Amino acid sequence: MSRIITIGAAQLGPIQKEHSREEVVERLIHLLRTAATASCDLVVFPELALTTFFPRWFVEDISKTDHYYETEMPSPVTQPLFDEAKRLGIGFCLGYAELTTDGHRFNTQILVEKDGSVVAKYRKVHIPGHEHNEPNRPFQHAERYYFEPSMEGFGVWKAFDARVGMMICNDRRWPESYRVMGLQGVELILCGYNTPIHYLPDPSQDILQGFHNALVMQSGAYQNGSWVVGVAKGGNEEGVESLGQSMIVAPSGQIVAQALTTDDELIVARCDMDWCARYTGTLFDFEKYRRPEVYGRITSQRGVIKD
Ligand code: CDT
Repeated sequence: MSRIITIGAAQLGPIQKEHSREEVVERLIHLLRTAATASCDLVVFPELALTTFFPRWFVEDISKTDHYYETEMPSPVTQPLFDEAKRLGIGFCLGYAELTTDGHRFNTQILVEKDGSVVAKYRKVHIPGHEHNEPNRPFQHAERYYFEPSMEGFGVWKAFDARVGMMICNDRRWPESYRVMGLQGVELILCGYNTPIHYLPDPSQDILQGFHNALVMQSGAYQNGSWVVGVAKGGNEEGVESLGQSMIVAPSGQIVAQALTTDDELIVARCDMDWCARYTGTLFDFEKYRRPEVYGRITSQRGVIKD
């Protein structure tokens, strides 16, 4: 018998600064209900799905941005999303900014089962951008100011009758993210993202954003024999154009569903977890073919060392 999970990738259009949490949660619930009509088991929302992408502004006193962070999950404002998902019998994955009781700030994603129980919390490992104000930029990407990197790494959890892992946005560009999960037998990787089209350090990459997005997720899926669900918050948010192109990628590396707009849009695919074994049991039989004895540099060094 095959293990099919019907997955909805719930892309969001922009969330502007003046949009309230309540309005955003209503949009998420609308997407959940659309997913229910498509018989989804699991809906994946983007990175920082409750607010605008606030690291585009630099604020000297970080506590002035506390309102962008969640101090509890669920909270009174997000509880209706949890309640509706449970009522519909749909699990979900949600990205948000987290402020812990002891003052740590993380870029976080949680996985919730169909019965409403929280399966796991993942905190972003690879934090891109810069930590100081760069006033000459048209917009900031100060994630390294607003979030600390997780020391917990990449877990894989049993949920939805599958082995599920999570990563967030920039994590998808690093092969190590997928491989650490691949070594735990991952079958389904869930990834929310906010990717500005304009990349100031090298604008020649702007027209390649869509290509690079697909390139990394398709190769990560194929090389680890895993499904990958990448979900954007796209469109023009506070004057910054961000990539859409949410996609569901099979363990073969093929895209089986892709968003056509940069707005709120649900794409759906029936994902057979047993497809993974065709890759992990053949070409990518890690136990048989990997050579960790010559991969030492991967964990012993960070940057390039030229002899
Ligand atoms: N949110 C996020 O991680 N965005 C990055 C932008 C990189 S440019 C600073 C990404 O990898 O898409």
